[in-house]
Amino acid sequence: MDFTLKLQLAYQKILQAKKILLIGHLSPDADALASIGAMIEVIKETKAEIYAYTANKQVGVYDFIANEELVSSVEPSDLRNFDLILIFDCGSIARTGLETRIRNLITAAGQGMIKSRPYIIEFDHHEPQEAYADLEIRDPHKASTTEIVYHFLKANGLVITKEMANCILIGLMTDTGHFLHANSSQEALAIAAEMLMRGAALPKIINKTVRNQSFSSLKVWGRALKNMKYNSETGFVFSALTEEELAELLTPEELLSPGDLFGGIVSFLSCLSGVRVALFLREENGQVKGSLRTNLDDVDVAQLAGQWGGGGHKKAAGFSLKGKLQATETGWKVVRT
Ligand SMILES: [Mn+2]
Repeated sequence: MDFTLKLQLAYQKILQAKKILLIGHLSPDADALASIGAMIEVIKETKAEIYAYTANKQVGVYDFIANEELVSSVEPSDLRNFDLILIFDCGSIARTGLETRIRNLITAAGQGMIKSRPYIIEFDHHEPQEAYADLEIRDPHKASTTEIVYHFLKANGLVITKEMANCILIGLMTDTGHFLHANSSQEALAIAAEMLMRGAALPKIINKTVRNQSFSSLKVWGRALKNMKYNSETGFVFSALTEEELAELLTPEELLSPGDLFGGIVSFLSCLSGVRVALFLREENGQVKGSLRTNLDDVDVAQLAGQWGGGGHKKAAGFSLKGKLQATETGWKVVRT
């Protein structure tokens, strides 16, 4: 089906629905919450009841996003109570945090054990993994899921309000690393400009996303920079933080849901002049988690991560290894515990 037709069908389904469940990915980022926020603005104009869910949402970090207060981390009641499920920015069914429940629902309906089930629509800009939704609105060339929501609004002739414009710009800015990453397309920038003309508040978004680091998270950055090592011959920069260091520097709440703190650190390491690959390692619950970044087109960090059982994108990838970090003369090694 043509992309525009899919977007129009999605709106038809919303207009027909009485009870809608909106889901963003677990430990939601600004793009997931802003996509939900903009869609709630649309649904408010209908008579439908809503429940919005993201597992493990950080409290107080994203309250500048419209309707964020309506997004709960309490699991929704029986999914059969809804007639429509909208899934945003999830990448895979596992990232909904409701994988088993959604799969059971689809299976039960498929086997005729229940009369009906909610219609499922996926809005996403990650690479395709598994087609489970009834309507999959996916485009990996889009910079953010909010960019897909923008096309949804346009395809259905809906007025883009100031609130929606803010949401769309928030997703575009944060998912492109504030227009630093390779996904900062001409189209993404053109939509960002349109959102400014529609009243989106750029300085406010910058203040809430870039200039909102906590004291303790900056301390973590400091320690990561102190521990940084660089091999100028291979262009490999890396750093690591042990569980003890993290526990010393972060509050218990921050330890539990660090948001994109570690992604930010490895991205910053990759800004070093001459660097080819940046790696950041940290200990978490008996595992060593690695984040990899590159800014070069001839390096594929997903392939590197694959060697340790991980994966991701060409320019940003990660892996987890069982064990803990042990300092060596030249860096760290992961030892089995
Ligand atoms: Mn996204």
